[in-house]
Amino acid sequence: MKKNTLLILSMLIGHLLYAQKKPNIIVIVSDDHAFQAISAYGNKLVKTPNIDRIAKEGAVFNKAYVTNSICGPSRAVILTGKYSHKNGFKDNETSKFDHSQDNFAKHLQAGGYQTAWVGKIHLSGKPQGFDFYSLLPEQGQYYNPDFIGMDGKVIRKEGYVTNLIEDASEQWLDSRDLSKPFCLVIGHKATHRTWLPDTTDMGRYDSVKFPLPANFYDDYKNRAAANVQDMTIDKTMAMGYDLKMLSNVKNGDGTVNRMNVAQKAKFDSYYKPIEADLNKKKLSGKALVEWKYERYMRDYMSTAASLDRNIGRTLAYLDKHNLTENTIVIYLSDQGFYMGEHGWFDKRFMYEESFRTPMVMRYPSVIKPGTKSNDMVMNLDLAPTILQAAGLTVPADFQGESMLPLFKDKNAKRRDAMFYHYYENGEHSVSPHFGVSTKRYKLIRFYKRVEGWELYDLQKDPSEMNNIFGKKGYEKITDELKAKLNNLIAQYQDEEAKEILKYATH
Ligand code: SGN
Ligand code: CA
Repeated sequence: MKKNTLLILSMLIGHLLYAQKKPNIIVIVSDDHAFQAISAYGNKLVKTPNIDRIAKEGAVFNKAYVTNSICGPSRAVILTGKYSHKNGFKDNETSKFDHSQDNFAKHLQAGGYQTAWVGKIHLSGKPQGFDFYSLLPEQGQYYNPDFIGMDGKVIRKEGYVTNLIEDASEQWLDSRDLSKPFCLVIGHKATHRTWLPDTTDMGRYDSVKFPLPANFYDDYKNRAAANVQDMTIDKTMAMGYDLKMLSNVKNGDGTVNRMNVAQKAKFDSYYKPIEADLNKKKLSGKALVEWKYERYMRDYMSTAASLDRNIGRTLAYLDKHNLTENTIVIYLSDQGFYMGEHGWFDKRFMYEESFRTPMVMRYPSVIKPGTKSNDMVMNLDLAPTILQAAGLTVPADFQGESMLPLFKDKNAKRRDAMFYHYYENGEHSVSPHFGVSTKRYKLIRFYKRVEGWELYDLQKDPSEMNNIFGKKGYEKITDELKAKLNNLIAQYQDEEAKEILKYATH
């Protein structure tokens, strides 16, 4: 009897200890990786088995969005759990991130976690809240990239960036204090422009013919901001810089110039015959644009192959070290990207392809394998999700909502509309704008470069080709959306948007 009681007691204590064991957290943030380029999101022409594995063993978010579709600002939102106007980092071109402000890593550290960020962060200065970091300066380079360490020293590492970031991540995991839970952010450069694949992946998609999106030849009718952008595959995408047809590019290209002899030889042996063939064809007009599109897709998907493979290495590391059960893995991009929709590459717009981001999450004790979520979640929600998972208090001024209740209660109350605000008014000429989106409708206010409203019915017009603002029959929904927009602006305290709306009469 006594023996049995002891046994039961020790089992109970063991169970309690296990239940209280804080989960480890790995957040993998890629750059410009479109959901349209992921097999878990339905693309049958590409293979992303490791991102798919996270989705299969956890959840895929079909309605994950960002608050400001651009690199540094998105990472600032992920870190702080606050909109750009609150964390101060509104755009890549003029903002400076204040690292002394609150962020989720500082709370984890104080709560007994070991924390690290490896790879791209795109917020210059010294990150705070991390026990370790090794970062790409700014955009970083694909080949033989520089890394900045905590001592501020820059070292150049030989190899391909996506592999090197995974190597450094695993080195940190190997050297960590095993008695503490950890949180590691792996920030990838891939699949950012100029979509330069690892030498082993060059040509990986050459047998695939990617079909043109139905709205590739968009005429931008009734959409003034779409009409003035500078991000078309036709006009903006460069034959040399972007598509690596380098014979006529003086002094070569910055990224390619970093390659060592063996890498450059492989690069030349792949791209030079393509250029020779192109020169023979003498393409022009539609034939040339479509050739550019095809090259873009092949380079982009080949660059993503290394990204997915290295995500697989992270998962294999967790398996090998018996960490899979108690580690949350979240994969997302800093925003979405255009894969030829509207004739574009790049992002920035509140239209679906760039507003939305791929996001998958595995958390074995909480998320049922194969979960498909259609709830509207945002990059803003990551910080509160992470803190809640770690059993820590979410500060009242964090503006996101933890995603964990979604997995525990189907009827958990969730936002019914999302607020978006994009500020940058430079490269690619996308007009600043903000707006509100529900699952069915989207209302956007453009300002500065272009003034005006746009309204879309996402059910009838998922490609957002038909701006119905001001059209008969939409008065009621427009009023409702304007009210929602005003409410969200008040809730998130976006004074600038509030001010703009005062004068937004047409
Ligand atoms: C660079 C790119 C742009 C891209 C921005 C922002 N030009 O400036 O095409 O939109 O980054 O991207 S490049 O010539 O330098 O490649 S972000 O991912 O950092 O937001
Ligand atoms: Ca980006």
